[in-house]
Amino acid sequence: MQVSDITNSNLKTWLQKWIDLCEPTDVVICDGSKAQYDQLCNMMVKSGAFIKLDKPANSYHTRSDKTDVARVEDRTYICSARQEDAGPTNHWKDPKEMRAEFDVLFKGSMKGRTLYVIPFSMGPIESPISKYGIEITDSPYVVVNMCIMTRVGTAIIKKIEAGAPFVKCMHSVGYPLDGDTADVPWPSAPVEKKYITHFPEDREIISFGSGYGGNALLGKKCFALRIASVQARDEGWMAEHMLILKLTSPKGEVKYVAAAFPSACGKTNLAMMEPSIPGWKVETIGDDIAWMKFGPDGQLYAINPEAGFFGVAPGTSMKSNPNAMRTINRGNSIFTNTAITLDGGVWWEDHDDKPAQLVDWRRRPWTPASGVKAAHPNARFTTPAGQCPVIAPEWEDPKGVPISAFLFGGRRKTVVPLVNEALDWEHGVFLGATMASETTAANLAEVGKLRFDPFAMLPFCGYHMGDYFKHWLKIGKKAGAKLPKIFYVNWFRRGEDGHFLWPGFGDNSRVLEWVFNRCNDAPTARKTPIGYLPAEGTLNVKGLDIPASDLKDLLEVDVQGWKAVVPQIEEHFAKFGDRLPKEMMQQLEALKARLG
Ligand code: O2Y
Ligand code: MN
Repeated sequence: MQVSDITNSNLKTWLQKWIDLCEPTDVVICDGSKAQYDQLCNMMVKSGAFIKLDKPANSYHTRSDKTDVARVEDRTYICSARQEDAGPTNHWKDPKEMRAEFDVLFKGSMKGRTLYVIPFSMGPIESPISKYGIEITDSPYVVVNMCIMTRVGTAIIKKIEAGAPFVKCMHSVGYPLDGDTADVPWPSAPVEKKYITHFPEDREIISFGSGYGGNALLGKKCFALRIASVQARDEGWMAEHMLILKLTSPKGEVKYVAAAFPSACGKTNLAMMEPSIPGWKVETIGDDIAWMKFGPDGQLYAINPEAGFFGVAPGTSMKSNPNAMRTINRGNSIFTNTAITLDGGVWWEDHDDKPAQLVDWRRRPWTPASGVKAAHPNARFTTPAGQCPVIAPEWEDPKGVPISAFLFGGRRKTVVPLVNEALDWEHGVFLGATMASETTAANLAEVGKLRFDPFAMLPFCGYHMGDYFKHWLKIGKKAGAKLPKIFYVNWFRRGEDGHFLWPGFGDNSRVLEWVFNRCNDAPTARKTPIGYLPAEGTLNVKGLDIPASDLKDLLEVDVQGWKAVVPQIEEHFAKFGDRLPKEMMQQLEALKARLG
C-alpha cells in the first residue's frame, strides 16, 4: 500500500504535510506482517543498531544513546488551548507556538531516512472500547516495538477510510542524515530539542528527539493515557494506569481486579503473580493500562489496550516474576539497555544467572568487580503478551472483562496498613487522590515526606487533575452503575529496624483473597476511622511465618501517623485551587473528625 492509495482526505492531507516537511528519502506503510518485522530487524542488525541474540530465540538486543534512556517528564507538555486546562501537574505550551517551533525542528528532519507509517489499534480491532492511531516515525526500532506493543495492520486504514476516528501520532528521532552526517546506532537529539507534546483538543501527539520507550512508542503513555484520559472524560469512560488481573478461587469463582500503582512499584509482577495459597489462580489481562466502559448491565468492562509488555528488566527474575521470565524465554523479544553475555544471551541486575563476564549496556567489558551496573536501571524487555504462560484466554475479548475491585497503592514504610477498603465510592476517590509514596529522604527533616501520585496518573493525566477527580466522582454517580469496590494496599510497610513486615510476591494473594471475599460481602471487615480493615483472623496467614507483632502493625490504625499526614494532604489539595471538587475537602474533614 502507498500514500497515494489512501482516500480518506483527513489522513492523506496529514500524512502529506509531514512527508513534505520532513523530506524523507522513502515512505513505507507498515502492514504488521512477520515478513516486514523480520526485514526491519535484519536491516538493523546489518546497520549495527541490533544484535541478534542466540537466546532467547528470534530476539534482539539494542543499546540506546546514554542520554536517551527513559521518559523525560521535564520535556513532556500538554498543549491545551488554555493553560488552566493542563492544570498544575503538567507542563504546558501554547499550541500555536509549539506548532510553529515544530515547523522549524521537523524541517528536513528525516533527510536520508525512511518515513514509516504505522496504522495501529489500541485494543482488539473489533472491540467497541478500542481506538485507532497512525504513528509516523523515522525509527525502525519504534516500528518493531509498536508491532509487539499494539495491533499493527492496514486493516486499521480500512477502518479509518470507513469513517473511524484516529489519533495522529508524529515522531522523529531528530537526527537527519544530510550532508556528511553519518548515522549512529541510536540517533536522537540533545535534551533541549526533545519534546513530547500532546494536543488534547486535536487528539494529536507530536514527539521529537527521543527514540526511547514512552517518548517514542506513542501508543503507550502518550495515547493510551494522556490523550485517552481526555477522550474518556469527554465520552464518559475511564483510561487508567492500571494492571488487570483475573482471580479464580478454589471453588472456580472468577473476579477481575484492576490495580493502580506508581511506575516501578511492581505492577507487572502482581499482574503475573503465582499465588502462594493453595487452589487460587491469578491470570493476566494486562500489566500497565486499563480502558473501561460501562456495559449494559451497569458493570465496568475493561480491556488492555496493549498487545505486549514493555517491562523493566533489572529486578525481574524467577523469584520476583517467574511468568515474565517464561514469557521472555519464549523468544520474539527485544531487549533495550540490558547487558549481554558472552554466549549470546542477556543479563541484568538480580537475574537468576551469575555470569563472570559480560558486555555492559555502555558496550564495555564487565565483571562483578567492575563496580558499576551492567544493565541500565531502566533497561527494558518488549515481549508479546500472547505468549505469557498465564495470559487469561479472554484477554482479547472485545467486550472486555467486568471489574469487581480497584486496588490503589504506593510505597509506604509507615502509617498505611496492608489493606484498607474504602467506606464508599467517594471515599475511594479520596484514597486515589491521596495516593503517595515516601520520598527517599536526603536529610532527616525530610523523613516521612510524601510524594503524591494521584491514581498513579501524575505524569499521565492529559488535563487538569482537579477535573480528573471530578470525572471519577461522576463515574460513581452513573445511574444503574454496579461499581467496583475500592481498596488501598501497601506491600512495603517496614518495622522500626527497617525490615519488611509483609513477605510480598506470591503472598500478596492472601490480600487478594480477602479482597475477593469482600467483593462477595463477606463479614470479614471491621470499620475503622480510615476504612474497613480485616477483622481479626480474617486475613489468611496459614503457613506464613510472620511474627504476631508484625501482623498487628500491618493491620492496625496508626492514629498519630495519620494525623501527621493530614497537613501534607492539605498542602497537596491546595495545588488544585478551585478545581478541587468540594467532596475531596469534605472527605479530608471527615477523616480528621474520625481520627478525633
Ligand atoms: O522509560 C520509559 O519510557 C518506560 S515508562 C513505562 C513503561 C512501561 C510501563 N510503565 C511505564 C511507566 O513509567 O509507568
Ligand atoms: Mn506504567
